[in-house]
Amino acid sequence: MKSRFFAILLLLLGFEELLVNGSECPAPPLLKFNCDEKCTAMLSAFVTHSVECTTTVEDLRIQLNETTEKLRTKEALVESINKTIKLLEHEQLRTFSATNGCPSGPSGIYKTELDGLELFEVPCNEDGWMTIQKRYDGSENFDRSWQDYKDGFGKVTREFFIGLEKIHLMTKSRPHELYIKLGEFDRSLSYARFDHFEIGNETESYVLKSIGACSGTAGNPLEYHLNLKFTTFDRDNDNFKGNCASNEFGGWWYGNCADCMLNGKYYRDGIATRTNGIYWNKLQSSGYTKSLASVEMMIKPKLS
Ligand SMILES: [Ca+2]
Repeated sequence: MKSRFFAILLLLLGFEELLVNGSECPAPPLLKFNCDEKCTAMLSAFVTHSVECTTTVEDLRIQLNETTEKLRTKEALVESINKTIKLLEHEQLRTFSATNGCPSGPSGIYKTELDGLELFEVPCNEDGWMTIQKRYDGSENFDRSWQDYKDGFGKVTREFFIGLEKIHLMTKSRPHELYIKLGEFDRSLSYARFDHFEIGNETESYVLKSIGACSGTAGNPLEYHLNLKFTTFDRDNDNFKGNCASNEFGGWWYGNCADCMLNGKYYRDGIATRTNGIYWNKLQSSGYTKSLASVEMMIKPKLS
């Protein structure tokens, strides 16, 4: 009887192949017997129960599939949340207080906060220098207004000027060094390093307050500009009868006008039409028509 019931159960559960094809489990012999009323009732009850069981198993299978699907969705959600957490942690790591200088770490673009200004991006290198001005291909126009020089302009991943207000806030908060890299079209590089760089506030016309002692290979034409105010084409603070910024195509700490000027017009062949390119007097030719190929101005807090 048990074998027959088992066979029926297999049939009901949809495992007919085990009866037909299963070599290890041959179909049970069909037993001939007389089934009385009680037996028929039991058999009927068993069949009914088996059908109910099959239905229940099918329901459970559907529920299992649904639960598995929900689990997969939740796993995907957890994975997505973990990615977001990692990104936020990464972002947090790459955000620093500007007055503390760039963090020690890999070079790249970092976010920084400064005296209530909105977070802004700056390039930092692995030696802790923050780039505040960069030229190398002439993709950015540096012949800009007072407001642009105050706020900054350009793209931090390419050519840009960080802005006078930010430079003022950083350099007044603690002593900073200034490092200037100068590249010529013959691929030669020079540098000048100043051990105490500071500029005044807007009321003081962002005057070049201090540069400190100079070292490096490029000489010190910036000395001429000490205590000079910043001038743009729309804000004349220079000592020249005209406007130096208008003549030289960029804002700078002009006197009568300049011994070096790193915000001039970019000449892709390195030859300026007159004194309006990117120049640094020690690297100049007579006539000041030689324009530099690349410039990078960087600062970092001075180690006490
Ligand atoms: Ca003037």
